[in-house]
Amino acid sequence: MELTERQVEQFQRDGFLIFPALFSAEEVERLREEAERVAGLDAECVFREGSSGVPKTMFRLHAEDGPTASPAYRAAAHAPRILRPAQQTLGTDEVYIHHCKVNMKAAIEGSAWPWHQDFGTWHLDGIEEPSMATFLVMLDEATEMNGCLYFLPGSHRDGRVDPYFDSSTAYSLWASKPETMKAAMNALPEPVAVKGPPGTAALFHCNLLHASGHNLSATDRWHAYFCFNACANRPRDVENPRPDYVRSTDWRPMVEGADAIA
Ligand SMILES: O=C(O)CCC(=O)C(=O)O
Repeated sequence: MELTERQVEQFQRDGFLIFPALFSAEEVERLREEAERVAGLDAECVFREGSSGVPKTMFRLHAEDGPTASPAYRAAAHAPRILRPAQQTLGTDEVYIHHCKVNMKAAIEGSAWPWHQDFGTWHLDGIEEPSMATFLVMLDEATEMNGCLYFLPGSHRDGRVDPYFDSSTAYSLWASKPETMKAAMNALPEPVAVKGPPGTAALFHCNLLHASGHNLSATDRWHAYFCFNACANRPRDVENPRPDYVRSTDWRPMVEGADAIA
């Protein structure tokens, strides 16, 4: 899939694009089955939350090997409808995946992700330039009630703002400070709720401010994420690098695959 010039401009202006029905019901079903399998594993890169230990986030599904590797996620990552727009928005054909994950916000128990920029953390991984973008694929209908994502349009244009380390959730992350958020929200258009049926996708810039709330509904909200970086922007060496499942060291340029998720 090739983005139009208008879509590329829209990405540069707003920091995101939404793609209704990018994946079919059958493809989503396959990705869901695989997510369910991986969620049952006892692996270092499967994180859980709540008193019942429901899965929160799990990594490395796109990998070639390892317990969480899934051919369906690998195919999705290399599918032209995902890879090509990522290449276009990063302005290069040589891209790789910094990490791939499924965030499984379980009914009632699945908790919030505070406002943050992904590049808040990725810069600390040793990555210099915000030449990074993420594809989100909805594996369930995402609603405001079940904790859909919110994007703050245009917020990526102000660049990375120093984050603070938020360890209040089951998966700690570098989040945006309240004063940063209040200033950005007062200056920019209203946040956009990223809602849609399963198979809806979104591509967003690594400096775009985004967040999601607690799942207050009786149904799960699962999202798959493929985070792309330009190969030329691979991380420099840092002290105590994060594990490979979040900070990939496979910097080989990806090669487009078939457009089928089997
Ligand atoms: O899945 C979500 O609700 C938010 C995920 C997110 O923002 C992240 O993993 O960086």
